[in-house]
Amino acid sequence: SSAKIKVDLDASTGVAVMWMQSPPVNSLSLDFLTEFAISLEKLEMDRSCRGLIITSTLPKVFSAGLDIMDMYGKSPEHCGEFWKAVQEMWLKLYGSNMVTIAAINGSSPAGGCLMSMACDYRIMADNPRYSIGLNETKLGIVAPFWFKDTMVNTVGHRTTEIALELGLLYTSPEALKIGLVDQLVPEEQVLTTATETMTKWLAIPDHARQITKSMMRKQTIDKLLANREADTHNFVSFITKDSIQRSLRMYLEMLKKRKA
Ligand code: CO8
Repeated sequence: SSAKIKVDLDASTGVAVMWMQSPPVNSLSLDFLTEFAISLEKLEMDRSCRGLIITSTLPKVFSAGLDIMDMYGKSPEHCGEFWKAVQEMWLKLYGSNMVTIAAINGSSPAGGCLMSMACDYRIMADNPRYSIGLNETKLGIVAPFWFKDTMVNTVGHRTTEIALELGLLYTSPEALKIGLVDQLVPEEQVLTTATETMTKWLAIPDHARQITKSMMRKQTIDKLLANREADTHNFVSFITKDSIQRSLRMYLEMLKKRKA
């Protein structure tokens, strides 16, 4: 099938594993994000599902972040629709009632980092070749306020300030050191560790944990909800600028050259 996401729900434990399986790099395209939102919504409504682990079927890559091809040479209408899907992904995941764990078994730049940070807990493969971070400025673009807020909530203000201005990508040991991920394990143990960790989190009564999670995250979520239209408008007018389109083209060319 052409599904970009596969979900395995274990009825005995109430834990779902969401496999991102969109080669070559699990980029978050409009199609991917639409499928993601539908899958997440289904699990959220399913009272038998209490925990979600997100991981990748691809070697070396968790997610390459937003699909640049959805932002390059596209109409304002397309960009607007795309951006609403990005917002929806984050709103649903950051506000999920389920326990969410990112099993980061490869690189996770930009939107991939955002998706990871939106989870409750992050376990990453202990491999210095894998990196994670919000590298937007390196593409000549600016991480929106709610990307920034999510990172501040994860690693604090000063670390975020440096990370965002320089567009830093952290190797997995560096990411552990600044608290961008919570735990490193050998690659082949990422999923089993996520499953074990999930058991610990699910031992806490759901309602107490959910109210606490909401207490920690609600303000950040409400800020986007109150500014959603303006945020979409900002994105569209920014991304469709000639100068920004040029930056994206140069970045795409760099990606291709690096490969050769
Ligand atoms: N979107 C689209 N295509 C991509 C992307 C992407 N994000 N990433 C990689 N690709 C393409 C490559 O161009 C390449 O295409 P082709 O085969 O045609 O040459 C193919 O995928 C495979 O890529 P690589 O050969 O580079 O694969 P590697 O396994 O060597 O590396 C990496 C994987 C590490 C993920 C690497 O591809 C990479 O670093 N990608 C770029 C990641 C990135 O910088 N993403 C940023 C996206 S922007 C974002 O998420 C937030 C934007 C916020 C918007 C704010 C605006 C206001």
